[in-house]
This record gives sequence, structure tokens and C-alpha cells, in this order.
Amino acid sequence: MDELSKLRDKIDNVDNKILELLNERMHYVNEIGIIKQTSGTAIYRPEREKEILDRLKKLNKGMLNHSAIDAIYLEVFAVSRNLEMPEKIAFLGPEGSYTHQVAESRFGAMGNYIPLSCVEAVFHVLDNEEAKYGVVPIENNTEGAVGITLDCLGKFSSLIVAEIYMDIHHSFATLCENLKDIKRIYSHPQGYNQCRKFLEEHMLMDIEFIPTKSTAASAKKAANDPEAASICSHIAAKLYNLPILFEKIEDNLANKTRFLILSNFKNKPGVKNKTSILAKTEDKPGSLVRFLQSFQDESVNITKIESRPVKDKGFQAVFYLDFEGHIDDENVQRVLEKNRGINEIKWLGSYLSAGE
Ligand code: PRE
Repeated sequence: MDELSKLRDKIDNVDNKILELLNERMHYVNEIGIIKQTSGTAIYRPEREKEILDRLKKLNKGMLNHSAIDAIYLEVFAVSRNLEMPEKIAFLGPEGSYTHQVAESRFGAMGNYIPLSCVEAVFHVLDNEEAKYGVVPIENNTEGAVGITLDCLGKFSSLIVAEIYMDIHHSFATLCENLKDIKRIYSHPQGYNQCRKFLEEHMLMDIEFIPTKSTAASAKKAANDPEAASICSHIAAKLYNLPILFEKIEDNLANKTRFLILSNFKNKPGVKNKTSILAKTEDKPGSLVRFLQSFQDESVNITKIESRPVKDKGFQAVFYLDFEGHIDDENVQRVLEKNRGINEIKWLGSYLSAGE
């Protein structure tokens, strides 16, 4: 037997063992699934998945790096959750959108996905129990907050169960061979605005911009329009067979978007938690200061504050806040207690902090 065949033989033996062990793992997963279904508890347990990943990374002495361990195990967890209970995942579509990419990174290639055309529809489907999970963008480090997501968090009952940060790279894709033949640029306004420097440098700012509901939808449109270009992900360009002329055209190469996974259960506290709330403070001088002071008094670190207009009330605002800690932490409970009867607070979820 030559060297290659010998090595392949060894790989076959290892694969046989991996398969046997994976099936043994699935046997225990299945038992857990039965317990969870009988007790009606959540299938998805991000804090347990993190605990497994952290333990494996510490134990690891071989050639696998941390990202490889993440990639392999995220797929194992996705298959496991699917075995415990196949659940539907609604996301801001269409297929090929950045949100789709994020959903797949958490729910795997075998997930039962429902692409929807707007953020509000994702929240609707969750409230109607037509899907168990929802994936939506909430903020980008160039363009800021996604207002509609903040508004929907206020209107609907879904809870944030996880956050994911993803690097966003845009491509300029078109059927035109020459830039000067382009008559229209399709993209989502956020994608378009994140590439202004590129557009200026290539003298494309005067070309008509046609906004689309998502960057993936813009790729689909441009694939059917020989005089158009799209600013989209390379995945969307490939999906719709649209040739890519330039890659990574975003102004900020550290361009990142934060996405939320929504569902209907409360996470158990993990190692490093984050909590999100919406707060409507009293319409009186100093009320916001007093509200923020209550966090300082209890040493709760606010990591984000964003204001949104209350649409039916002149110029009154509601505040979206992220802070460190879990809703069940004693100091967080004391903050809520101090504000009870004074400021209206809606808890949006406590979840593992993903870091950036
Ligand atoms: C398992 C699967 C899904 C959960 O999100 C966490 C872990 C796993 O595959 O290890 C098992 C499981 O359901 C559990 O430990 O609760």
C-alpha cells in the first residue's frame, strides 16, 4: 500500500470512531430532549454551549485552533437541538442576507429557516408562535442602531436570548463590464451608506440609487438588470450569479453588525451576562439623570443607551439600554426596585455577552 492509501486508511478508522461517538452523543442529547419536552423547558441553552466550548478549548492540545473548535461544535449543537426538537427559525431575508449568514452560524445547515421580508414580520411570526427563533440586526458600528428593531422590541413580546457580532464586508457586483455603463445602484440604504468613500472615489455618487429591503434583494434585482450594480455580500452575489467587480468596499474595514436571536424563554445566568431594557422616564426635569444614577448607585455598568421617539406622543422619547449583569442579579433587582412606580421599564432579555 502506498503512503497516501495508508494515511487514508487511518482517516477512515478515525472517522468510524467519530461517527460512533457522535451517535453516542446524540443518544444522550435525545434523552435530554425528552426531559426538556416533558418539563417544557428551553431546548436552546447558550450558557451550556459556551461552557462546553470553553472547556474544550482549555483541554485542546492538538492542531485545531479555537475558531475550528467553534465551527465544528456550533454545527454539532445545531444538529443536537434539531434532534431534541426541530424548530423553525425566522430571519430577515431573503436568502443570502447577512442575517441569513448569522442564522446559519448558530442554527446550522440543517435548520428549518423562514426568510421574511422585514424585521417586523420576524417579530410577528414569533408572537404568533409560527417560529421558535428569530434573527434580526440591531446595530452597526458605522451606521448605528436599526431603529425598526428597537421599535419592535418595544411593541412585541419576544425576548433577546443571544447576541452575535459579525464582520460585514460588502462587494460591488454587476453584469456591466465597465463602470461607466452602470445606470442604477441597488442596495439596502445601510449598505449603500457604509460604502460612500468607495462610491466617491469611483465617481459613482451621481448614479441613481434605488433602495431595496435588503442587500441580498439588491443582488437579485441587479442580476436581472444589465445596467445595474448591487452592493451586497459576496454570498448573495454568488447566490444570484452576479459577477463581483470589487470586494471589501466598505469605508470602515472594521465594519461589524450586532445581531439578536429572539425567542420566548428566559436564559439562566451564565459567566458574563448582558441585559437589555426599554425605559420610559418621567416627563420631569432631571428624571433621566435620576434614572441613570440608580445604575451607578448599584454599580451596574451601562454599556449602551439609545433614544427612540415615542411615535404617538410629540417629541417624547423612550430609552433603549444595555448593561452588564443578569436580570436576576441582586444589584439589578435593586435598580428595578428603585424605579418601580416612577419609570416604566420593559425587560427585553438577559443573555451571554458575546464581546465584539
Ligand atoms: C446540548 C444541546 C442544546 C443546548 O443548547 C445545549 C447543549 C448539546 O448538544 O450539548 C445538550 C442540551 O440540550 C443541554 O445540555 O441542555
